[in-house]
Amino acid sequence: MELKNLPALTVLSDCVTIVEVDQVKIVRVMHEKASAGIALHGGHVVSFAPQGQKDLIWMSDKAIFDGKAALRGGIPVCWPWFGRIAAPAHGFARSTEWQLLEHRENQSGVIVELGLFASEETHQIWPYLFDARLVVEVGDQLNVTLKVSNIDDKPWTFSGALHTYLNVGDISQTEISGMGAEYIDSLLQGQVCQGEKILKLSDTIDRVYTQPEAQILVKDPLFERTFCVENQGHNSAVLWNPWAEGAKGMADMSDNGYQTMLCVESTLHAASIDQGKTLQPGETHQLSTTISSL
Ligand code: TA6
Repeated sequence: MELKNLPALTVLSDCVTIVEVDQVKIVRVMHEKASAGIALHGGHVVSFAPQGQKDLIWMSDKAIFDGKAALRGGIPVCWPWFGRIAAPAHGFARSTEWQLLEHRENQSGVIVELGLFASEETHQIWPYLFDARLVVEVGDQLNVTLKVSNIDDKPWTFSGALHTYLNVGDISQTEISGMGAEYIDSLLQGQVCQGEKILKLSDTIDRVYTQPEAQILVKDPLFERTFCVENQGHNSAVLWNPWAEGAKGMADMSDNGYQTMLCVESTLHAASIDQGKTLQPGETHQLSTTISSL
C-alpha cells in the first residue's frame, strides 16, 4: 500500500511519521532500508517494501478504513483466538485500537512497538487481564512479534495468528514449498490429509499445516522474487486463498483480488477455546513471523 504521498499528521523522527487513511492512523516508516506502515487500528501492518522493491504485503483496494472493521489484507493480528471458535471471528485484537508505545531507529532499520491492554470492551468479550505487545522490526526483512503476557491472577487460554497476506504477481504461477506434509483441511470439516511437497493453486484453499518447515518459500515468477517466511512460537502454518467465488462473497475484496494474494500465517491453532495454549499468571508467549524476499 502506497503511503509515501500522504501528509504527515505528526512527525516523530526522521524516519517515523503518523499519517491517516480515512479513520485509521498509520505509523509510517520511511528508512533507507525499507518503508512500512503499521495501523494503530488492529496493530495491523499494512505495508512493507524493502528499498526498490514492490510491497511484499498485499492490501485489498476495497479495505475499509473506518476504524471499526478489521482491515482486509496486511497482517491481521488474530488474538486471543484464531478462527471462528468464538465471536468475533479471529478475536478482538485486529479490530481494536492499539497504542504506540515506542519507536527507535538506527542504520539497519526501525523498530515500532505497539501495545494493547484489557479495557471494559475487551473484558466484555474476554474476561481476563492481559498485556499484548506488537514489536515490528522494519529493515532488510520484516519481523513481527506478538508478545502476550498474563497479568491476571488466574490462568487463561488463547490461540492466534499473524495472518499475513503476501503480495504475489499471479497466484496461478506461484509455487509454495516448506509447508510440510500433514494438514487439517478446513474445507473438509477438519479432515487430516497429506499434502504435496510443492503446491500450485488452482482453487480455494484453507489448510492448517501442522508440521511446517523452518522456512516456507513462495516463488513468484511474475514479480521475479521468492518470499521466505520464518515463523516462531507457532504450532502450525495456515495457507489460505478464497479464490474467485470466495472473493466475490467478500465486500472488502475486489472480485479479482484473490489473483494477487496468498495468506501464509504464523498460527497457534486450536480446535476450541479450551484447547488453546494456557498461560499461568506472570507467563508470556511470543508468536512471530519474519518475511523477506530472496
Ligand atoms: O486463516 C484462514 C481463515 O481463517 C479462513 O478460514 C478465512 O475465512 C480467512 O481466515 C479470513 O477470515 P476473515 O474473518 O478475515 O474473513
